[in-house]
Amino acid sequence: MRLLLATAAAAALFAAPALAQDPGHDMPMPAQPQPTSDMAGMSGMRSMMSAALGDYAINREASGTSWQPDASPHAGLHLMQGPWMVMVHATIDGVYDWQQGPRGGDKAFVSGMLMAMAKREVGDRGTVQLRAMLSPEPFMGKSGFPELLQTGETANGVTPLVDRQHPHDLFMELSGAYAYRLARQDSLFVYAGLPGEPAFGPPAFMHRLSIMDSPEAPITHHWLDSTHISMGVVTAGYIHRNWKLEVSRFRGREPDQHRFDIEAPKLDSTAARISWNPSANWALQASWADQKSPEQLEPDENIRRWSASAIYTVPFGHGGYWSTTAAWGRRTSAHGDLDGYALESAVRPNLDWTIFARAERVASDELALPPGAHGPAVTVGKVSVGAVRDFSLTPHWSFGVGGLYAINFVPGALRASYGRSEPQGAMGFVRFKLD
Ligand SMILES: [Cu+2]
Repeated sequence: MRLLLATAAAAALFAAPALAQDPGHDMPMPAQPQPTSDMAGMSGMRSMMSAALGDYAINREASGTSWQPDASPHAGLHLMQGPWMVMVHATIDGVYDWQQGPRGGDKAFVSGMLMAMAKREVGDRGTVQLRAMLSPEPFMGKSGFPELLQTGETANGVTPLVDRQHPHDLFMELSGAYAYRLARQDSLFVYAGLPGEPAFGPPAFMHRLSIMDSPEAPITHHWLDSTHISMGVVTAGYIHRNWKLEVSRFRGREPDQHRFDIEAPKLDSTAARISWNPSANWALQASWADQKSPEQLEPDENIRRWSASAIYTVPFGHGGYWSTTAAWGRRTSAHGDLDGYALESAVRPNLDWTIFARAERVASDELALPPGAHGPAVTVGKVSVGAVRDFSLTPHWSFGVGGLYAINFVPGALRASYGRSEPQGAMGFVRFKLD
């Protein structure tokens, strides 16, 4: 309850003017924004600027400055407040987690996010967007939650996390962006966040339609999208039709064990990404990053990263979709190259049910004992499958009950420490969703 109150209070703070003055008035999503009449000589330019950064449907914009397919459904509570359009989404999961064997464990915790966004036009050619994203996860404590084969970051500042997922920071994103239209389908933008998400990888996992309903974190998180909370990000980009080219400077160090605070920004690392949406159903990207000193416990180590991903989404029925992501990420450090692959897919045949699955394969050098020490690289795998049934409470709130089952594949060298070659995991969860 304390959690819900804290999150609600934070949301209210951010979206206070709109929510307080106009509580029940939600707008249907403007798939095409309202045409304006003051655009003589630039006919249609403004009317097409429905997204924050460029001339395309708002559905394309995912976490940070990343893209997903235009065919992605766009939900959320929408409010108009003067020139501002405000959108609010929230998901709060109460999870019971069980992971088998001597390196497993069990835990009940709360995860999820609350996101508020405000967007307005500035002058004839500009758009400003502000975004805040909050997480209840710091309340789960510094040990995070058990998840076999997961590695990355430290949750207590002393030991690296192995077989556990770190909690995300209370402030996952506080960002602003400004886009300027050069011509009807060309725009330039700048984005700054503290914290924010630099131009690397696919959208962060909690925003990928293909797996966002799962309360698990991918074991490829630190190969694909772990930079999603970076304490200090500045990105500049150019968008031409369905192409986007962007470069970021950001703080390479991952968030520390104090998950309630905002850390001092620094722009010591670089990322670059090219994105292409060849049709409404596809979003492709390739990206590179030079990340300085990501790990608090290994400050002398820098990593070079690569990623490529493809997302395919088809809507069908009433509010239904099928969405699939295939992604690859590489980490290169003094210890060598390590590759991670993820294939994930979710089907929502209607508003009641969502079925999701993910398969991953990771080469990791942090799973040998003692935990976190760089040992020989081993290849591990994981497959998980789950479903959630949602029950509508009000037009925007729903309550859901879900579960997932996971099977992990560990090689012979690790079998003894995991107690078996295919240790299992399961999660049961309930959730409240605002969209
Ligand atoms: Cu994360």
